[in-house]
Amino acid sequence: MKGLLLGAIAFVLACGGAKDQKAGGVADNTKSTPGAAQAPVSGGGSVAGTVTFTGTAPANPKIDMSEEPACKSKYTTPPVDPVVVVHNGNLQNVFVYVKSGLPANQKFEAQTREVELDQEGCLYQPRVLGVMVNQPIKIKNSDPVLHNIKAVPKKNRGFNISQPQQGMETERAFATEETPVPIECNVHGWMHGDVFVMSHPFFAVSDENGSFKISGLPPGTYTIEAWHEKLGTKTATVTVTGTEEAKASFSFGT
Ligand SMILES: [Cu+2]
Repeated sequence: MKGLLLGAIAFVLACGGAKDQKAGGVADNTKSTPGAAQAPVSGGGSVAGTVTFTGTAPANPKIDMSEEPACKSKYTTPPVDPVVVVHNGNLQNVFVYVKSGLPANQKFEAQTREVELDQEGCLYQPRVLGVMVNQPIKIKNSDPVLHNIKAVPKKNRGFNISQPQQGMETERAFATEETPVPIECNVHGWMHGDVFVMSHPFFAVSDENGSFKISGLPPGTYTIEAWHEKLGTKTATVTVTGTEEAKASFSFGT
């Protein structure tokens, strides 16, 4: 009984550590929320590093939100589609994950923690999200306008959900690994997001400092892939031994 209780407390603590990172407001829509959705994995080693961008970042497309004043009013500067987000040479919204090297046929338990995909300021927050197979995704409309969320998978079952009112929430999950499932809005042609559906919990999304960390890895040599929606992919080979933090760095740009 005591062991069970301690286990329950440890579980609560572990979940409490998995705070949802929420960027403050959308006044600067280049600072969207990182989309690492997995709960922290304790024990094992980790792979951490930075994703950088060298050269001049391509200009992001301006968004004409004049027909959606409720969204437009959330921005202090003219809204842009945050495709390539670079701060001080560091690249945000890169999905970094273990592509190969895990023991063959090893199954990882599904995550039950619900992760949020919000629509705010007529953009997806976060823009890049990682979940495990069958992990619940809460799709939310924080705007007082109609959004229609359309998932366009190749392997999974798609969906098309209308959320006409602010505060509406719909839960969905994907049953099959897919990297990534594009998300679109039928109402606002500029809205775009990507949901990575993973069979294991070893992934992260680079934050506004370009930083990422993948935790809980068993010892081994892994191929790590860094994916960016416009700039493509980079890979690195990293060896994890014991519990230390192995480094991996990725550089995009010219
Ligand atoms: Cu929309």
